[in-house]
Amino acid sequence: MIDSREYSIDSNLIDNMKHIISVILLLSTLCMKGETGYDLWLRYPPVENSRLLKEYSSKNKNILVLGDSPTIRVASEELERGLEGMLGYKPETGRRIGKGTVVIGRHDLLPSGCRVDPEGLGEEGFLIRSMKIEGVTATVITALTDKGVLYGVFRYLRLLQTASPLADLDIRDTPGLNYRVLNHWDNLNGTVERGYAGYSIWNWERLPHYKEQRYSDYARANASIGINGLVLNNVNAEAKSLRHDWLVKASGLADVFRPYGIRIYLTAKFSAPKEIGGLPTADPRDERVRQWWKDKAREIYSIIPDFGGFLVKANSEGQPGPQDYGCSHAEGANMLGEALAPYGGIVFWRAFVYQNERHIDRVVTGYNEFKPLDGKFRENVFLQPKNGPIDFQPREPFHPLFGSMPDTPLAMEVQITQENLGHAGHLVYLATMYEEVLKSDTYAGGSGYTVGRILKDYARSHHGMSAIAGVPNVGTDLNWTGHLFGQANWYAFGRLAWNPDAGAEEIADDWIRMTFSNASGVTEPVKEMMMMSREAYVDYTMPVGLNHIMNFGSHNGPEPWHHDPSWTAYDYHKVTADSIGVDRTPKGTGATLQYHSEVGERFADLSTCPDELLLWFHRLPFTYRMRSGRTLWDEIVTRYYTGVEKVGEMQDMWSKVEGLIDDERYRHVKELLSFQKREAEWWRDACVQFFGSYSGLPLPEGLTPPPHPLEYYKRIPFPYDWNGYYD
Ligand code: GCW
Repeated sequence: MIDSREYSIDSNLIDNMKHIISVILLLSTLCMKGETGYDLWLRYPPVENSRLLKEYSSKNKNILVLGDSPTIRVASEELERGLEGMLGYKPETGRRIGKGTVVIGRHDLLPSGCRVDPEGLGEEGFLIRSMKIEGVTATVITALTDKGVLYGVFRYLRLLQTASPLADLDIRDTPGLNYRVLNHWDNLNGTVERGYAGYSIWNWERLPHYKEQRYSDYARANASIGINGLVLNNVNAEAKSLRHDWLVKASGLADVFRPYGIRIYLTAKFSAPKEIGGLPTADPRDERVRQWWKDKAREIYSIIPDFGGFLVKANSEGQPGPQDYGCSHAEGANMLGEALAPYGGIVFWRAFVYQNERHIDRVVTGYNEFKPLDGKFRENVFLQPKNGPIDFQPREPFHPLFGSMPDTPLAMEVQITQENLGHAGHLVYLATMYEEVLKSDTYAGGSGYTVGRILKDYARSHHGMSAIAGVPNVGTDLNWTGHLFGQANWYAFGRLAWNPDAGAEEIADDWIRMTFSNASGVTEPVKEMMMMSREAYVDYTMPVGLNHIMNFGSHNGPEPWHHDPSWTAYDYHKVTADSIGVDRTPKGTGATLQYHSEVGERFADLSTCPDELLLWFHRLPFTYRMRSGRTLWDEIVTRYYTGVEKVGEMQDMWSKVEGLIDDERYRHVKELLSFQKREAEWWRDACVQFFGSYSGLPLPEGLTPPPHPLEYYKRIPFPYDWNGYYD
């Protein structure tokens, strides 16, 4: 029999304990300070694991800083800031090496007894090594240059941020690509083309004199992931950015970024000699025009001595260019290259060219334009195609120029801003997309010639000219990127630029640890959510190789019915009552012929073309039988539905971190995920109704039909767009 007194005592005890536990949980949640996200992945919160804290404290007692350049100063400040935040004390800055000293400085300044082999580190590589020096164990972070030291410091801090051991360190790292550049699409009036996180972070009114704190924080964040160049303004350029007064303003930013190893670049509007130079022409064959650019380059370098160079969009979407004068892209690019050459400047000439009139297949235009120009560019000119041949769609095959231009160094341009991937409202981890293109095999020299390898190899064949560019997603929003997870895309871009062979998953893991927590209760669900997010987006918007069916202006929301005299969504999906997709095989537009045969034939052959790109390369009847056994129609519809379901799964995964991270960031993401779910349903329902109005086929069994007729979806207004593309 149960003694009732004992029972009641036990139950009180349990109640009391429950109470105590809930108070502890509440207190710990309250202690978890709300965060805005401004600190990005450089938060440096206290190390909670006592074993690690002990280890880290014993290895970071004091710092020995060698050298005294602005770069070394920012490196040592960062180290102090990071260690103080994570270890709870400010390590002393000493003059000697003792037990637990961290030595930072250039290789040639290291004390004797501290010999390392710097061979092959180049301009930007670094070494981090645990060493016995004068009988004590210290950690040495060194490089051939101060910039290398700075990168080494950030890498060292990352070890602590990600709860990695510090014993027996022996890390040697160099970047895979030499030019790792962000291409801001910021307009001089403060708006940002295709930016969704507020306005431009450049405050031109107050430049050059007033330098906002935000600039140095931006520099720190970029240096921490190895970014070494920033193009300040939009490729849809304004000539005035090259006017003297604007150059002086830009020099204020160059001063902020210089210590962080970041050069600044500007876009160059091809018509500038006319618009601001008073010349009657911008013809590259005209001696006055050539001289104008040379004089302009001299002027720029007198104001910004380490100016990086120009980024140019020419003869594309209405921008002026050399073709206005009957000259080729190479002639235009070379004129600018010649002007910059005496100062070591670089030209990034974009290969994103198509005019606004309709043509047979936009996919083939870039290759057709530039392939014949291979080898015709000056040695300081990069040609810069986008990752795919259309325009930053959720999924594209790699651009056929990669692997086809052995004699012209190519820089690949990707978007970090989510122009066609849900703007700043959808959680889409883009690193899986970057990885997909970098690891695509071009077969340029047989198997294994991936896009990443092609990009890297230019450094050897073209005196160090290897590059990647990303169109950033930052703006004046307090958390920089609008959606907190937009930060992951910026971070991942930098990491892949540094090492194009890195994996999206390991990068996500680091980012989560640095941004949220090292607890596996956080890292595991968040990583899973990130890794599935891009495929979910593809599924609920443009599955099975569909593309460019988003709203015509804002590029957000479904508009597969769009009809316009210049461009229509029909050009991209070509839906009719019985078929859908574009035939880009040799029987169609021939786009597959632009790839090396191993690749092109795989795409052209239905039995080998990946499902993910099926309707990109093929036009097929809705009754076509897929590998899954479903008909094409059923496959399309099923993907739309599973895409939405995946967002539901992402919501579940995110709910697991409630209470394990601060409430402020938790709620921000939770609310955006609900928003994303609603938009995913909108996409699904609108597209299923639209394509169904052609196919006339029923939904696969078990799926609930969209609640409204097609007309209802056609009337839904598209969301307000910052850029004024839709309001
Ligand atoms: O995708 C298009 C965008 C334009 C952009 C252009 C480009 C800068 O819609 O906004 O203009 O690409 O990359 O040049």
